[in-house]
Amino acid sequence: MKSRKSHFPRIKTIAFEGPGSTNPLAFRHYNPDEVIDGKTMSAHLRFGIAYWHSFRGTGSDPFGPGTIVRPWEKGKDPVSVAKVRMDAAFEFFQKIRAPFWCFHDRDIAPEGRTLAESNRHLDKIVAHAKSLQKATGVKLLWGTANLFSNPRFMCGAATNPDAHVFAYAAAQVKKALEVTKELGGENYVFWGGREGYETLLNTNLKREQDHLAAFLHMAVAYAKRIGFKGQFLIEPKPKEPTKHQYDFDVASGIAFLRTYGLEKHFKFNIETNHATLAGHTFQHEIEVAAAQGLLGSIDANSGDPLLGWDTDQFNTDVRELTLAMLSILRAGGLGTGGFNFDAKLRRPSIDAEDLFHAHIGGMDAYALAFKLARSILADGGFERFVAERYASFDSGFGRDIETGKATFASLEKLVLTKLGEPKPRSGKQEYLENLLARHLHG
Ligand code: XLS
Ligand code: NI
Ligand code: NI
Repeated sequence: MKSRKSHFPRIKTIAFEGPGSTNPLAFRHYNPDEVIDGKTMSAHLRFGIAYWHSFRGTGSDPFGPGTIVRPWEKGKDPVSVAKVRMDAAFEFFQKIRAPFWCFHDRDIAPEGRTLAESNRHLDKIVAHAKSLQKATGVKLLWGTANLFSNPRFMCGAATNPDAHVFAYAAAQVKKALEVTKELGGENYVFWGGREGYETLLNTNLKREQDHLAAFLHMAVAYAKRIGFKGQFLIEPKPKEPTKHQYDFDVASGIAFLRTYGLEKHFKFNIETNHATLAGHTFQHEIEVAAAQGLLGSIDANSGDPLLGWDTDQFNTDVRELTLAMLSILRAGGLGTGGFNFDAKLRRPSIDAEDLFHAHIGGMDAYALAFKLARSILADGGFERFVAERYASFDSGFGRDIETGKATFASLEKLVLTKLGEPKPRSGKQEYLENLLARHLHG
């Protein structure tokens, strides 16, 4: 990397300066090299940078074009521009000290006139990415295919009413799996970008869901065939772009996977803003996935409580992240997953420096949440309270209920002859909220 021209000449590698630092270009909580429980913070948190937002996002919105102009976005040949853009991206990954990155096929390489041409472009860029990964040590957290931008996918990809479009999407994912494998991707994500419907007047819901399942089974078979060992992840989202998406939330995703015999092959990539769009908290979605051993990875971002769409903002809400981190740590962590910043700059944030501020804020918030969650777990107050709250199931007839020995008849007999009326016990929510506040704010 040293020999290449710098794309962020005024910004040095971000250093950890500790909580007292006032330097806006330093970490205050994320100390990538700090060893905790025999592992560096970088290895615990496995931060990833989303190529689409940070290197393809221009700030455009439905009311106007892009506002963000990057100096490397110039030149006539789109493949050459894509290579220079990628040099800039890897310089950023290194300077922000993120160990991973994530991409869609069409983010990194321009789409050609035919699928064959698109694949040729992708091959050239993937070769470049491979050499940059080698030179910098930055690894691929996950790859995915963009099956939602091109007009051919306007009515969905795997759930399109036209088998021709299904076939095209299959061919595209086949290639995306190959390149993700080539780059050593640790996971592969399926986000059903337009896998849903606008109106049931023109939709056969059952057939579309069957087709989506067939598509995912083909992906499982192909991964096996090429020896791709990465974890498959489903990323639920309730709406946007379609009015109703099939993988609405984690619970409906679990039902879908089980219905079609796919549950052994997938885990969940949970995105904060998708959780809130579904009417859940971020922590709720993590708990639902973890309860079934299906917690895979996180798309780290945030919505705006006043807006009903996917605003993809950087999350600096330490309380929300600490609660999420508690559930993640209790579940034993994310395994091959990580925290991918699926988040973008606001439209008026046009400086290259803003990209650094945004990620520093997100990384610091997660790092602080990680530390707070660890100290909350070490203190054990919540664990003791909850264990005690369910203690009646640890022995006697409670244990019989959990082990399947109790019946309606045996329990009726107990209540009539021995137990009588249950004694109400406080849930102590306010006490627990104060306990949390003490951990968060002292
Ligand atoms: C969109 C999704 C998307 C996926 C990858 O809302 O978050 O960015 O993460 O296709
Ligand atoms: Ni996402
Ligand atoms: Ni999203």
